[in-house]
Amino acid sequence: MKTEERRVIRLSEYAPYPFRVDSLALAFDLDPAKTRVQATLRLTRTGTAADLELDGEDMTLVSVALDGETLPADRYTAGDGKLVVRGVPDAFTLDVVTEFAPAENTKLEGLYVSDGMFCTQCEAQGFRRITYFPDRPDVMTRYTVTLRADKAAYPVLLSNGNRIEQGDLDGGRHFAVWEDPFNKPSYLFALVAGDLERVQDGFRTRSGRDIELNIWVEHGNGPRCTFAMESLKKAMKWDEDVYGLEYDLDLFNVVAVSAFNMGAMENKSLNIFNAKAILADPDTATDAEYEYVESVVAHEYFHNWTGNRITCRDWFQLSLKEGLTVFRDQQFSADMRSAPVERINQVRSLRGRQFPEDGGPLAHPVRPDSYIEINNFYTATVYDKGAEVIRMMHRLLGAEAYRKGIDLYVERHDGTAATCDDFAAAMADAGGRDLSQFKLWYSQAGTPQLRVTETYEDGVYALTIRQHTDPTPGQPDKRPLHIPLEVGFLDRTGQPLPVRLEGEDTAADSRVLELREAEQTFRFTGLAEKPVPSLNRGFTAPVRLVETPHTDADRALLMAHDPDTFARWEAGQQYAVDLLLKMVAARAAGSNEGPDTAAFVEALGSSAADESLDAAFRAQVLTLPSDDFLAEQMAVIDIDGIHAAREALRRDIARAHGALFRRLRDTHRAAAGPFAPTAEGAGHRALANAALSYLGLDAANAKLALEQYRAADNMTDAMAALRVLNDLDVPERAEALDHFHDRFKGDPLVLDKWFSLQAMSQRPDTLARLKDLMGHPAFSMRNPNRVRALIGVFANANPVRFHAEDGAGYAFLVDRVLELNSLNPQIGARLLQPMGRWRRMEAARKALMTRELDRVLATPDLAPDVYEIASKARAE
Ligand code: B3K
Ligand code: ZN
Repeated sequence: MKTEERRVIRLSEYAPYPFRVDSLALAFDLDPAKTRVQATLRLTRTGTAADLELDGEDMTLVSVALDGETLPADRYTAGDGKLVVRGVPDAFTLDVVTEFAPAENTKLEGLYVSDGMFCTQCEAQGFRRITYFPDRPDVMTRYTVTLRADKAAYPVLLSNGNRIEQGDLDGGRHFAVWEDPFNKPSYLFALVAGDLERVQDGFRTRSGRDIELNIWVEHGNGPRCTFAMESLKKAMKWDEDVYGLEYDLDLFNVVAVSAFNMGAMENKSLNIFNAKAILADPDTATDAEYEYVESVVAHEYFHNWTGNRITCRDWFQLSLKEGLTVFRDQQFSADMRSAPVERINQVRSLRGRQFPEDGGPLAHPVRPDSYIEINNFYTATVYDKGAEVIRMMHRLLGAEAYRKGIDLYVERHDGTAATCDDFAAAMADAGGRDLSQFKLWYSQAGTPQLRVTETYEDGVYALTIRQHTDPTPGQPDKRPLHIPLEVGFLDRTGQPLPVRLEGEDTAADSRVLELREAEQTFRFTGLAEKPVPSLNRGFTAPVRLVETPHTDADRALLMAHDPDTFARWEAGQQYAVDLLLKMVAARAAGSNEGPDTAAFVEALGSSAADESLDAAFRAQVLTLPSDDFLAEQMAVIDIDGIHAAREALRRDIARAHGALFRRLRDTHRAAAGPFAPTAEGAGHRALANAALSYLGLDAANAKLALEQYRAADNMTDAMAALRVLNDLDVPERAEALDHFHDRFKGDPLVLDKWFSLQAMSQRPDTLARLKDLMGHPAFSMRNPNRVRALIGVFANANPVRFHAEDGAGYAFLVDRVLELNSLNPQIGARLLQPMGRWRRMEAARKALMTRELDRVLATPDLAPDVYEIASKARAE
């Protein structure tokens, strides 16, 4: 099929639904092979439509009754994703009975079975796989849900809101009735039925209400929920303290499931989580995973206000809830942990995932204006760039006015479905600021590039800043954005200099410049010498500084002295990028004369050795920019060259600082002490393990890594040791990996790490090994965590092997995508994304990659998810 034949949904075509749903009663007879759902909708006409149209997919329609009368077949049509009931009255009741088999639902959308339990995933459009309904977020109603199931197999029956009734039925079955007092859109509906262990706790709100908190997991996993429960309570308290938002029901349930398409889902009062985002204990979770659990638990909880109480009018507004909620979870993590280190991690991920998306064929605005499959738009752009947009507003308004803006937003829109414009209007009104140009960040795709030049004459220092955004698909011409850019000045000895704009009386240590034009000059006075500028401190704007006046010496100075911790890290990264790109160019030219790395290596060592700095920060300094980020800077990506240069620089660093790294590893391992999942302990482990990763470049240190693996009292240290061994050709590698497998073969989440390690390995036999691993008894294409662990990691975190010259990596990936096309197209479409990078590859890889994309497009019966990504990725 061609694009034109696929249904493209457009923002410009938004129209309100012509009926109001006054209430919805759902009754489920749960059975894995044949579940029956009776839906009773009370409807009132609010528009002019004569017919009623409801969404529905992949179900058997058993019956339709209007005001109690079963409708004859000529009054309605069911097919093509819709049920149309002709000539309905102004107000009426509709009863719809549907049937389907949850056990056969491999898409994991709607109602499905995971490890013997029933669960649901309705965002974005899964509810239409349960019953016929206006499955769009602006149709909100009150739900009453009756669940009936076998009591022995499914003793726990949960849905949204409060349980108002329960009891036994004939034939060993039982029932529960749940009522949600809040209006909600269908995507927030959820049910769970299973045999689960409950971890119970409570939270007293600031107004003195006691909330019952439950986390439900597979039997035996209770002890692994302690950290998630603590995180939930911290998040509840934080949202009261910082946003003034209190939980609104008496009960909050969280359920962990093993087969889940993403991290977690914020269903009203019944959050459903991928087990990976809940379970954590020292033996099985790394520090990064603990932090992930903390932030996902908080994120889903925060959605209760930003997403559920105020939801999205249509799916184009997805960032209204996601960008805002990501920003909120980032603020939360910054308050729980080290703020600069959190910011560094966010920027790394923005550069690693969002910038490539924004610069490639799948680029789209934070508020997209069209889609074929909405599931393809749960992207780094909507989430992470969306969060940057909120962060910039926070910056432009200041914390106080931002909070007033939030209050106003809640006051205006609570209980309704809103738009990104509504949010910006509340911010503009509360802050007394004109955000009309700023709002271009919502509609214009692409990462702005800034070019900064300087002059210094007669005591006046001037910065000229040009902004430019490259064309993106469908947007050939870009306008200048309103960009907040924080700058500060240092003198040659590293002391701060005052920042005073010409014509102003006040000087400050730093200043947020507001760019609005394609080119602007800012003049500063009161400087007795030309300062070294520190630009985009704290990463105030998600832009690329493609030209700055910095010399290597300036970068070394900023690394050592910038009072903004983030900017110190950033100076080191920019310095490394410059050097690495020169190394790649030298290698490509066949020259043995690369740039001189000594000064950089020296500066890096000084930061790493500086005991006055946070250990977690020093670990970040030691981590060079990723292969992907370097690739972003090249017109034609030199996969092998980048990798070789990065490895060579790592070796230079390791050679120069061997003694330092041995000392850092020993002292910070000791400083970490017995394992506790604290930010401080994690910082010590991160620094010790960063040092180990340099030591491990020398195969002679394989023994050291193996010792660490054996002695580790926690998964962080064990994994750090395994990562070192993983790339080495030493007997210790197999010894450790086999031991790991035997120890954890009964634990699916840990086994995923074992799969991932092998998918990440730089060894030449990696792809062959992956093909073997697909036959491993624990591997299944039906479990998204396993698919991501093996195939996702290979395609996204192993550039050298994935982009192997013979194209075998591409063919392997596309074979898996085609399998997933029918099994779970949402996951298949995700996996396909790295193939969009072909444009910037050299001719041979270009040909191999486009051939594979053509193979996808030539496949009959492509799911819309896969079709949309393949066709956009392939477009010339
Ligand atoms: N809102 C969900 C994501 C749903 C994805 C649907 N394909 C999780 C979150 O962002 O909190
Ligand atoms: Zn979210």
